[in-house]
Amino acid sequence: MAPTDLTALTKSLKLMKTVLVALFLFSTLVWAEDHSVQSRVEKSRLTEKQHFEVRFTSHLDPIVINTIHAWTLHIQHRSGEPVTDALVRIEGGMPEHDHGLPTRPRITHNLGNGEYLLEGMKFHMGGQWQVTLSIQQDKILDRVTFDLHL
Ligand SMILES: [Cu+2]
Repeated sequence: MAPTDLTALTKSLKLMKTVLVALFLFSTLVWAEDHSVQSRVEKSRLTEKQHFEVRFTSHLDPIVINTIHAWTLHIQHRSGEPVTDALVRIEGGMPEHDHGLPTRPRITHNLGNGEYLLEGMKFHMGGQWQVTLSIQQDKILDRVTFDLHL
């Protein structure tokens, strides 16, 4: 092999290594971002009877224990049309510990466009939590449960 070939080969190997390292770092970053986002923004979830699609955004990011915070809920019909006149009741707790939420969170503002401000959220210990939203609109009553691991 001529020395120039060897130099070229070394160069391309170096380049390949750089590309691989960059790809690895990038995928790690994407993975980490994906997972951190999951804790505060739930992807749309269908209610049990499939009337509504619901997602929430926690104003506390990430959600930590013993801190009162708010969520914004987004409720829409399956057609994508926002549900602007829903009544929402919130229940939650730790199924493994058989206790509820330490506070009584409730919707304090209808923000319009299918968005609702939910205030008074608080989780007082680490572990598996469930938050159930009962949504009533007109004569439709449906519910959805979100699982959170804190
Ligand atoms: Cu508990």
